[in-house]
Amino acid sequence: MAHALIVIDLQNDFCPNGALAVAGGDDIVAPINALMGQFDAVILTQDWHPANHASFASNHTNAAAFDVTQMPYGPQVLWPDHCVQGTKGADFHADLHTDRADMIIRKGYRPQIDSYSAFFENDRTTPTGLEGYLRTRSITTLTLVGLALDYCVAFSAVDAARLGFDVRVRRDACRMIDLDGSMAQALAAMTQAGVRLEPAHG
Ligand code: VGL
Ligand code: ZN
Repeated sequence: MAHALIVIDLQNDFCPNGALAVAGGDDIVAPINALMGQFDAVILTQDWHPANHASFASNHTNAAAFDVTQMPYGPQVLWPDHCVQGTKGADFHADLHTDRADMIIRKGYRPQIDSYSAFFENDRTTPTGLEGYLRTRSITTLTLVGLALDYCVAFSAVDAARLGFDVRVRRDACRMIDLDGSMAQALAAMTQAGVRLEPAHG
């Protein structure tokens, strides 16, 4: 019975001055570093898109960033180009203690499908392989932190709970994008899936 810390997408493009900046994204780096020593395993996720990724508004005609489009797998927000493989924006925040990570899992590398969740791509069925990694290491409990609370953190938390993991989200160590009710929807989905939000009130 091991407990892992999963740090979601703490990358330059989601921090202030990044291509898809999340307000206060860099405020959580030091608190997350401080948490790492309390867990049996530390896992980092890395959003890792090719330049021709279908989630980028720039790859669609007559589309603007934050529009919603219909993909074969359902609705998809179109984002500004971000976390392009091999760019500075895709690197982890320079102060994040990446040396402490046992495992780094990349996602969103297939041109035609986005992957918010660390477990399944946005068709909700193509696995990333993280579940197998956790199970073979006897990890049963997960604490999630990182960016963004209303997208990649929430999708990862819901999928993990559905897979039967005991899932907690430290929302003081997360920051949100906050598009049109995205936070309310994410909180409802996490609560319904049985994710424990910590601190309970906040
Ligand atoms: C994310 C939008 C697009 C995230 C990633 O990490 O929450 N959001 N790609
Ligand atoms: Zn992305």
